[in-house]
Amino acid sequence: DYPDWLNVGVELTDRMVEKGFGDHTALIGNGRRRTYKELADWTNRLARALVEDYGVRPGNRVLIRSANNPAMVACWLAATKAGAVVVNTMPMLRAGELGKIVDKAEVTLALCDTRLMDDLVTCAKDSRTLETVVGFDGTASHDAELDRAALDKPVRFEAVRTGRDDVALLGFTSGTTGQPKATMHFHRDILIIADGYAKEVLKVTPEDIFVGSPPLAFTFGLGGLAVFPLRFGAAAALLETASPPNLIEIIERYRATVCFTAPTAYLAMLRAMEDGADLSSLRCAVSAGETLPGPVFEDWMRRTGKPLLDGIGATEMLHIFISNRLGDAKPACTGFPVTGYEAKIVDDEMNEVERGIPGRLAVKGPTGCRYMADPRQRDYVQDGWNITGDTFFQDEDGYFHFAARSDDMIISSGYNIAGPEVEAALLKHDAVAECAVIGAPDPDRGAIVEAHVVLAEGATGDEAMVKTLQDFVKATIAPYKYPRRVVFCDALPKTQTGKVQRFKLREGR
Ligand code: 3SK
Repeated sequence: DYPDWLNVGVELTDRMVEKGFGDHTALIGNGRRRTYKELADWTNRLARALVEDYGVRPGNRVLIRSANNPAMVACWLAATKAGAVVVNTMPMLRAGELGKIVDKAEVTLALCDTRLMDDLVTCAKDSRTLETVVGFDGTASHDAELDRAALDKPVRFEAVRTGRDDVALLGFTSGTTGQPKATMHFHRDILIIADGYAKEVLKVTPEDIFVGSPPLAFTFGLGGLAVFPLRFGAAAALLETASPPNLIEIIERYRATVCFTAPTAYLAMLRAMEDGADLSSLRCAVSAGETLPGPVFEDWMRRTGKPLLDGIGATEMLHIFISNRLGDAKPACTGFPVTGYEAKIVDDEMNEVERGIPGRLAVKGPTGCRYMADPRQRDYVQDGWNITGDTFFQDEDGYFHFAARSDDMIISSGYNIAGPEVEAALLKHDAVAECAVIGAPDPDRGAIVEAHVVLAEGATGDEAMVKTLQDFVKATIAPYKYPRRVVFCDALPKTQTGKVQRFKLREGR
């Protein structure tokens, strides 16, 4: 039930002031706290500068390039108020990758943290559309071109009357296969993820303080570190240093109540956690981006006693659509659909499979999936169902369980082996810091299980270790699933959002 005219930038700032949150802290970062009133004023000044000085018109595509900091959120909200369609990008992207996004989205204006200008300026030189790159100060000393343009503007701004179904955000995803797609999200979608997942599952209150590591340019981070807190009058600490193992100290320092990060970060936090660590402020921790291995969930629960909610989301659907619930979270289980979403497990002909049988996860919901000008829409969306590329099964009680990315199911001598199950077994061994399991072609078995292992400090990658790990897996799960080959490596290939690119391991063989 959203009004026809809806601007999400206004809803998350001025509307919150109207609702009485003006004096509440909205954003923490760069050594200071900003209230909702200050954020509303800041974004109104910026929006004025965008319209009056940089000629932004409704529907213009505006790219933002920054690490997580309050200025990035302010730029996003300001551009949204000005009616632009925003493309948030990761600070790690290089000119070539930015160029693909700029071309696809037909970006005309880019707002960039001055510390990250080089690659964007290089990309602009080759672009047909990108006319202007404006710097802002990500350290919020307000000493860059955009900050100066905004400084003397009046704090009132008549935001563009966007429709609730106007596109507000283009979320880019390369998935784990490396082929970028742009997904379109409406103004209302951005409120739906808050009024659905954040309200129903996380039960956010104005007292909450959010911290976490996912980039704001990844919709997991945008939801968890901007939309969810701002929708409910809560606060977000946006710190460029927020990565594991710093997250423990950050939770302690800010008395954070909600933490958003990925499973590997929870594992790293557990490994770094000292006995006196004080996580008492934490109400819940959210894990997404990859499946949460059962042992990490169990270890977290044992050591912290704080709920750790695994969820599956997608840029295509904007945020998490299946999740565990507070008081109802189990190891190696993703829970059930968030209100407003339907999910089912289907075979190749889109027939629903029986409970317990693994199949393709299909999801339907109000926030997607809409690819922009992409023929792959036909492959990934059938009868309104988004085929996620994940293999799941539903247990007797209807809970959803992740088996593997569909590409990561290994068929070896006729056995179906889910790579992530073998990974979870390996991770229980103290010598294993990180691992990824793939199927490697084999003349006798069709495929064999091959584990790529990053060892923990002090462990040695020799033949004895291979045998130790193989025996360990055989003793932990059904022996036929053990990795017949173990490859030791220094690091695993990952996407900018931290997902392991198993396809690269397969290609590199
Ligand atoms: O891609 C994901 O894994 C994801 C998870 C949670 C929320 C949003 C996204 C994009």
